[in-house]
Amino acid sequence: MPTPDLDAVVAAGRRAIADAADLDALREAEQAHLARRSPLGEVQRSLGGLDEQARRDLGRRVNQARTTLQAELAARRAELEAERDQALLEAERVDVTLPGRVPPRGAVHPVTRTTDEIVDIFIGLGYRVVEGPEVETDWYNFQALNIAPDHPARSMQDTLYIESGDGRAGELVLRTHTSPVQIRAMQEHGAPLYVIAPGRVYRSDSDATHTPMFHQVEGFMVDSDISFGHLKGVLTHFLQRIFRNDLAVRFRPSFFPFTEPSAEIDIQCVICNGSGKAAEGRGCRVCKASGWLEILGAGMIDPQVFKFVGYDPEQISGFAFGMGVERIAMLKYGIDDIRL
Ligand code: FA5
Repeated sequence: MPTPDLDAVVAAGRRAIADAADLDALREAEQAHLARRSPLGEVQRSLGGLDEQARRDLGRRVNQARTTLQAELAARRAELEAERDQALLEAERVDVTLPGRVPPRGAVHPVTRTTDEIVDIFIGLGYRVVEGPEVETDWYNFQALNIAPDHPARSMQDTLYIESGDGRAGELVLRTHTSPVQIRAMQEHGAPLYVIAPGRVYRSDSDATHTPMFHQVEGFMVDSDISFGHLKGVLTHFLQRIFRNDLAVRFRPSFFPFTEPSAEIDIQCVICNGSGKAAEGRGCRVCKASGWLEILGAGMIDPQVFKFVGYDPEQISGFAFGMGVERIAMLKYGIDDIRL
């Protein structure tokens, strides 16, 4: 095989180095044009067969060629490395002036918000907040509220009965209303006592307006000389504050075992403004065309309840009320199915 021409070898090497588009290509060019098995290596190996003068001349030219190619290689490598670093900087550039990613902000649940609004109004009237347990004894949930074990009112408040620690069944229940807090608060504190008691309650119920777990707010006022007039005044004020200043309110006779007399309190329907009519002459669906919505149960605390907690019914009188928070939240926020 003829020895390659040195000028051609250098020219090919310079072209390959100049044409290398990236560092990998440059490494390949180095292998091809500067390694022992490259054409340049071959020229170098051919030196052995030359006479001394020719060997010295060609040897010098080979060294020069190698130096030239190595210098060009280093220059091209520096260029390609700079390009690579620049591309990397571009790709990984961080704009520290960009606004951060803001996590979506949560919101207070309508039931919590409504509970807070209800409680705030009563705190403004001098009431204090008291809470009671959700797992309650049959005595507090029913018997002390004048609901004996065979009382028919129990059938409207079916719930989960829980086995107590000693294995006895039927003594603990998931409370069906917040009314047992009346008993606990009165046992703990003497009169006068103005209490508001929010909390979760449970019943065997489930439809568009009833859930198995829901929230009530209980309230009561015991003092000397409390009359039904106080009940009407406080609850009318409360309903007008929570809904609308000029809201119409009506009191209907009702029955609860732990109040006497008892009342259901209705408000003018906040959807049809009490007209009972919806669009196109149809009846309002929310108040079933009556113009009124039932919103609260209330009454004068039964003397029997005062006896259970050790108050003297001759000295002390009071009223109590209870309301469903979901019901009020649905009306305030226009939600038509409690399960939403
Ligand atoms: C009572 O629970 C009485 N403890 C209220 C009371 C307190 C009367 C103090 C007198 C003195 P009632 O069972 O009507 O009453 O329930 C009160 C409210 O709870 C209802 O008006 C309704 O808004 C709400 N409610 C009842 N059951 C459910 C349910 N399953 N899901 C959602 N809300 C309910």
